[in-house]
Amino acid sequence: MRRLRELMDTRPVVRVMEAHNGLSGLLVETCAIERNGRREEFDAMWLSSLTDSTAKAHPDIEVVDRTSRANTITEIVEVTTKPIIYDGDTGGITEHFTFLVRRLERLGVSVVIIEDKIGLKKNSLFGTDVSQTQDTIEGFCHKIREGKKAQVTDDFMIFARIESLILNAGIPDALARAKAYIAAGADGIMIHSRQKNGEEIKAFCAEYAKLDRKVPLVAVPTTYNHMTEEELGAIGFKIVIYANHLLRAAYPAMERTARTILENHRSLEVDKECMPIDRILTLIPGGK
Ligand code: SPV
Ligand code: MG
Repeated sequence: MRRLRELMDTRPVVRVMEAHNGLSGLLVETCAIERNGRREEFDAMWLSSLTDSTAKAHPDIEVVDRTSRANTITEIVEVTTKPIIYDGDTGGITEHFTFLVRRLERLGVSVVIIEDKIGLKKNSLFGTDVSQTQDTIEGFCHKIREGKKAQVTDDFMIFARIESLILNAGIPDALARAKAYIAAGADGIMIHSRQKNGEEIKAFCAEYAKLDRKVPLVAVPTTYNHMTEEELGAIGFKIVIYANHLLRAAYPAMERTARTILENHRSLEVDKECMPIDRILTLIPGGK
């Protein structure tokens, strides 16, 4: 749990990849490359509501219940060691959020990020194409305060996710919320945007930098994906989350394979696309 704080203190940018089951968690745990004599790997895992729900063929509307999402965490922590950042959606109503905090602490999660929306939550990347309602500043501050009171360890963190840019409420609203959420005890701020060119996020960061009281900033560069970790770090981000990429990569590969077998009435043609049987048998340690 504490490792994430250490990484935030020592890394210029903490690099986080989504995981939605034990196998994807194991990949985030072990995947590494060597570049200029240096090892590069992911620092932590994002337990995305989008990929956890999609992997269960459910929409990302908080319909996958907490016990089921907790089972995903358990599945992952049994085979990994890296810190977990949990996508807590809206956190639910405040009275329920306090129980979620305790459960996540017990499971060894480092951070829960909750977003400032109420009612039926839809995925943020829909933006204003669907109806979504932002919580009041007072309402969300109350949730943060109660969550902070509920935690039993000093290591657990609650980050507040601001949806103002997603909902076209503007940068001044986002900043007012950042100030209020920090005052209410948020340990970090996630500012979300679905704009492609990244200008909105840069403008927010320039204003955020002027605040007297700041906490670490989190980016989810799914749409403004031309920006590198270095560029995001330079404008003030401490954590960069690749929120959905492993599942988005896996599904088209599975679909291609299924279609090719349907077309050929055999699997010979897909063999070169699939990992060798030897490899899948030994991919998970302890099977032999
Ligand atoms: C998720 O990964 O579930 C997120 C990030 O909440 S986003 O899908 O961009 O809203
Ligand atoms: Mg989510």
